Amino acid sequence: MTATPRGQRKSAAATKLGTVPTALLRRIEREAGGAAAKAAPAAWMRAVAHACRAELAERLNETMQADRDSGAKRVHYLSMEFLMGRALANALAALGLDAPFRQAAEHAGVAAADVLEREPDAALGNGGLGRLAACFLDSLATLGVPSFGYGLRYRYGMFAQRIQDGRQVETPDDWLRLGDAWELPRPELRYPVGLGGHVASDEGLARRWVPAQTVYADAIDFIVPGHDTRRVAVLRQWQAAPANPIDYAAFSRGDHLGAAREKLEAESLNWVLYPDDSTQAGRELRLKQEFFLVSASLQDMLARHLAEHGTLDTLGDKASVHLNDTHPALAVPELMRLLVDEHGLGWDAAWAQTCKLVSYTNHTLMPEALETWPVRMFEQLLPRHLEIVYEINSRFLDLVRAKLPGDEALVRRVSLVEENGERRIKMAALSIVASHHVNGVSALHSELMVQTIFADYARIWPERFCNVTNGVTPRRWLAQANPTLAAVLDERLDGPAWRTDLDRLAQLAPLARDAGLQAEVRAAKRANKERLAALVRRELGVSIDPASLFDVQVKRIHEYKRQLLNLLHVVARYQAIVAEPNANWVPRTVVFAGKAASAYVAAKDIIRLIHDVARVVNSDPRVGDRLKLVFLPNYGVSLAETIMPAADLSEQISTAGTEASGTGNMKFALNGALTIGTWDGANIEMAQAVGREHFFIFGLSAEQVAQVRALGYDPRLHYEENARLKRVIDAIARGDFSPGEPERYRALVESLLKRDSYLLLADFHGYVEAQAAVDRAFIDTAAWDAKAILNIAGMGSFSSDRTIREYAARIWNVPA
Ligand code: 26V
Repeated sequence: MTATPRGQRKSAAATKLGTVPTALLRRIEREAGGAAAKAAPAAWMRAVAHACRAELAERLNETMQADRDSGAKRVHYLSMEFLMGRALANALAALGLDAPFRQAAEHAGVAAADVLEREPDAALGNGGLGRLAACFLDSLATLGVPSFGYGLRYRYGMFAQRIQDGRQVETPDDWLRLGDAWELPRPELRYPVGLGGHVASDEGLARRWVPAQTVYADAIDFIVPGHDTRRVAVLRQWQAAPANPIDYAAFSRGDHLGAAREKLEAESLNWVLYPDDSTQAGRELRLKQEFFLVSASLQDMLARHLAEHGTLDTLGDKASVHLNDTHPALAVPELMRLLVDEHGLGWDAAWAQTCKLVSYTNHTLMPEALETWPVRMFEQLLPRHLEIVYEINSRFLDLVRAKLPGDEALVRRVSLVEENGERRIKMAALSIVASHHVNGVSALHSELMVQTIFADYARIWPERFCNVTNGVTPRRWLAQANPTLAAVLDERLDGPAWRTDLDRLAQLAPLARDAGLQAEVRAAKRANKERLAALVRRELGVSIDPASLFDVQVKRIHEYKRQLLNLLHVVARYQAIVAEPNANWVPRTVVFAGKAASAYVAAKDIIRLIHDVARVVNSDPRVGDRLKLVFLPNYGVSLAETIMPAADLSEQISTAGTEASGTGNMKFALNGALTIGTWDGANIEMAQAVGREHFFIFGLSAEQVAQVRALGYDPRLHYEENARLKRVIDAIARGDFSPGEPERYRALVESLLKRDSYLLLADFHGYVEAQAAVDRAFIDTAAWDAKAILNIAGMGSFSSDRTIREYAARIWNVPA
């Protein structure tokens, strides 16, 4: 032991470090209360996170100071979901601390990977929409766009999925149990949020909301580092607190539960992320959550603007409010209420500011996912907001009558109030009416959006609708998830600059047939496949061959995404192998992962069928290594980071016209997988960027899907005509995969043969042919590698940096 300048004693490990940066080690020793070498990986994780947070907090102060000084316009990105995943590896990379951390860990004899894996995923989102918001924060920080992400601090995030007897079981995701090492509480930022009550008029006839109940919203910041910059972005998450944590009257009566009621009610706002991206759950708590998010965020924005500018007249020039889908659409009436009722603006001035501020992204065409709220519930919870919505509606309908006279049917259709059956408020309509821009998330989706669900609004305001194709952050989805391939790129692209300038990937295209590059890319893929094979063995006890073709579909389980079509092909292949075991089979490993919404019975049946088929296929000695089927439980961001770099084939097989964009498709291609996919969402733009000949496209187009449906689709015709398809469906219907319960898939089979809402049977033949083309391509290793390289090379424009630049230039009007 040696004495430090401060007279403290250094541990042996720290002493040995010599020139290795020791601040990290000292911190770990301080926090873990002893030698770094003896500290548990979880203690390391927290201590390293705290070290990063301290540096990030400094950068946050700098960023905010700079934006105040320059009077910058801020973007306020409102989202009910931010699917952040883990933060540590990203923070270390952004802060340039990755190498020091690894060295320190090595010196202490601690495995760096173990430390990183101790961090729980922040799974505060369901799927694509939430992960997109997280990628956007990364790009906002990296591009230095003055911005705030606003969300809720859910106590329990996306449920954890366990598989019991082949069935999904949901368990709470207790991600905050260890305390979030990243949080930066902001006790000075607290806003009151009302709920319920009534509306009163004062003598001047001004209307004012008198809420029955008030909760406080406390800000907790999560700092998002930028890469290659000291700038950061911030995700501000709201935590509800009761105005009166204890009701003393109830308490002294001995009614302890009653005494805690207000506290419990307030805290219920942060209780859980709604685990449903398929149907509108229609629950009152969800409406409260949405209002809570919106009210706190807007109050925070107004307070900042007033502190900086002293007037609300310039609000629309200095702020932008973006709605990530309609979940934060209450921002429209709440902003109007704050401006008119609280800050005394006239209606017209307030509406002008609101329309200057708000923009909205639609993320789905599925009609059942469009949010509406019963007027009755709305009125009980937000009586003043309902009045404001009615006023917005009445002025809007006047405008429609003036613009397109004589079409009362149109007026009824576009009204913000749905009048058929129980009266409901249409949140998409409310969002469109207040937005200066409404965008879809891929070229096809944006086109269909104005041709179908929003056709009437596009007639009224054609110039309002536009497209901004999604993107993903290459920092997480390539540099962090795939360090082996990243090292190849660093070598071939003259250094690490591609991380913030993804267009540089195009320089790989001329090298696609270079045998040296092919070997490097293949070796990286092989290493990632071995890593995944090890995980599969650990998790499932199944051994899969890294030399086989890894065919992967990972995403939320949903009928429109057609995991079942994939499975029909697996069964067809299984039957063909058994019939002809000595044919020249290209060995395949089919990998699934994904969660089903807890109430979505059909999706849960698909998970069960995957498990039933897997049991039969994997244990059939006639099949051997020719075919393996695995389902990895508890899909999430971190699991995706391991799975995607290991894929040879990416399954993007939604019924054309149903997948708004997809972003998994981009992550796979960026990591050198080829895509088998339909002409849907962003697949189209990806295929165009890469070259159709390097994509496996099959199936009906969106236009053909619409035609088939219009003509009256009969799935039975395909079943009768296609012997291979018939054998597959008959096997499932007979109970070949559920011998103990032959009727298990009766509903599933019946739904396929009677309705087949997503046209699986119509696309089956094309899909199987495309899969045969995949086999043929895979055995020509050099040709496959060239395609993989061309796919990577074509992904430059699918960086979320490009996406955010487009939002900044075309929608938010801020520099980026
Ligand atoms: C709806 C609801 C309804 C109430 C309960 C909670 C909840 C959560 C989410 C949703 C809508 C989800 C829409 C969505 O995730 N869309 C996906 O967005 C991705 C990013 O734009 C896109 O790539 C996917 O294609 C699209 O499905």
